[in-house]
Amino acid sequence: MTFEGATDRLDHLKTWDADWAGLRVVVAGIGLSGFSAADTLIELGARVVVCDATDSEENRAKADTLRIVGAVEVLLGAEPAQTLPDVEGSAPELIVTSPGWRPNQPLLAAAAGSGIPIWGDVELAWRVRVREGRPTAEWLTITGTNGKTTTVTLAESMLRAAGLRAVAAGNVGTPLLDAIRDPQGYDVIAVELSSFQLHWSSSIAPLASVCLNLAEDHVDWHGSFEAYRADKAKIYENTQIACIYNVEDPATERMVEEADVQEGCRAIGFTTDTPAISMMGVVDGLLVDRAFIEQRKDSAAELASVTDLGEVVPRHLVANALAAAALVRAAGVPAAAVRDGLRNFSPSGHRIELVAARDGVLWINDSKATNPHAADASLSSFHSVVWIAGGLSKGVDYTDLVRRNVTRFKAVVLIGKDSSDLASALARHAPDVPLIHPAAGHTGKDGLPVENSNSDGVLAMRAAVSESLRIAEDGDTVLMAPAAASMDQFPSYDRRGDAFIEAVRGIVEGQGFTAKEL
Ligand code: UMA
Repeated sequence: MTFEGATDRLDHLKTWDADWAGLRVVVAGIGLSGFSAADTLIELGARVVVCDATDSEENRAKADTLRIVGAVEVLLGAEPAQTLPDVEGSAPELIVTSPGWRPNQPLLAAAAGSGIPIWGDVELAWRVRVREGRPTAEWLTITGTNGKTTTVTLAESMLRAAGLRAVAAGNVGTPLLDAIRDPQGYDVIAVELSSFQLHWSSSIAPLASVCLNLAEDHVDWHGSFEAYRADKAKIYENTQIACIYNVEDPATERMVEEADVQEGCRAIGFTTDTPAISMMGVVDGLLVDRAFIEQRKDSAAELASVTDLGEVVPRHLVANALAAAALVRAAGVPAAAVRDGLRNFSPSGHRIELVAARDGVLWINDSKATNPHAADASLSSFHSVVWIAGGLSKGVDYTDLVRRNVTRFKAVVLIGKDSSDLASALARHAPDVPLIHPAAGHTGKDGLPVENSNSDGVLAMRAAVSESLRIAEDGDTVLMAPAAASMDQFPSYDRRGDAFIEAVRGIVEGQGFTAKEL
């Protein structure tokens, strides 16, 4: 079969019940999305080879599980993941990649060079979502540099409050194909999409879509900010009812203007200020809808009170709530369910989370601030800050972040294996702010360099907290909002947040560590 023939065949694969049998597919990655893609393809009767660069015990166990489910070849190790394998002796007709794989990764580059189509697991999920005998879920899609997980979870909460069977899936953690294959099915899926997932998607036609905001992130994966922006903008393509944009971030409105949407689709704004017509916004502490009501020309409908979100509500959380409200209102959710959904919502951890208040100093964990935009939102909530920051910078520029917040910094304490990008931005634009790097040259208790990256991170965090305790005074906030990813020292941002919490409890609240732990 020529690749052209293969592409023709793929054009017809648009439902679960289409003819997937025998399709030769290489699945790149056996993580969350790769495992679920391989499992789905086996169930569909495709012939599958899975490749993953990590030959770990966990991945070998996953490979065994897949082999029990059906005929599949799993190739683990750095070498097999570099070359495009045959599937049962012939070239593959399709690659389904995990989002973490970069487009220039050799296996993917070889496939692209040979004209073999590459989909992400999200594209596959869209193609198989229609299945005889099961309800077909509508998709509400969400992207943005920051706030995606909060918004998708808020939308899920509102949909459920309206009595719908709904789930949050995608980048939030539940692979979309798992949601699609749920035996009972869903009425609506609130879909969080990363720029990586959007890069490998082309057919999705959501009921409503939103890009919450746009700032520099993941430049290393995409190659440039322009390429990152172009992938984010794909969220709006083919939208059916409402493209929702952030009035306070004109880049998102421009994306809507440029999008190719379905006939009759409307542009709906959200603002934390008074809304104009076709917007959601805030009036006298109330979240209001001037978009999905008939009388929108001269009135607005009350949805909820800002205080339904909690006692202290940061501005960006109000924005996320309005975006979620717009998405679910597009799906016909009544105003009362928006309010109930907000009241039932409990934010997940590691986001502007108060860990301790001692001697007039607040200790705040915002490990989720993995890029400058998120750290900026966090810093802007406080006045005199001892800022714990640094980590894997992902190629972003820290100049604006440092310039905007220079007057807030009492001191900056660095974590991260190599935070030189941030350090040099601070040296240039905040030369008078004390800069402390306690972990530089840190060695283990036996005097040898600490090599295990995980324990290295934990120790670096304890050192950073000790230094912050020395500097912070009554009225200050110690804010761990690193503006960088965690993977250089921790398995995830949650574990980085856990390390901070543990260090604050041990050092600041005096629960103590044994000599061995320090
Ligand atoms: N791998 C290779 N070669 C590579 C890259 C990865 O073999 O070049 C292998 C790894 O050994 C591993 C697997 O691929 O076994 C991991 O694949 P992955 O990194 O794509 O991760 P998944 O486990 O499939 O999880 C992905 C998302 N991860 C990323 O986009 C990096 C998860 O988002 C998502 O929850 C999950 O799919 C389900 O949809 C996480 C994330 O960090 C939370 N997202 C980024 C973010 O939010 O900023 C984009």
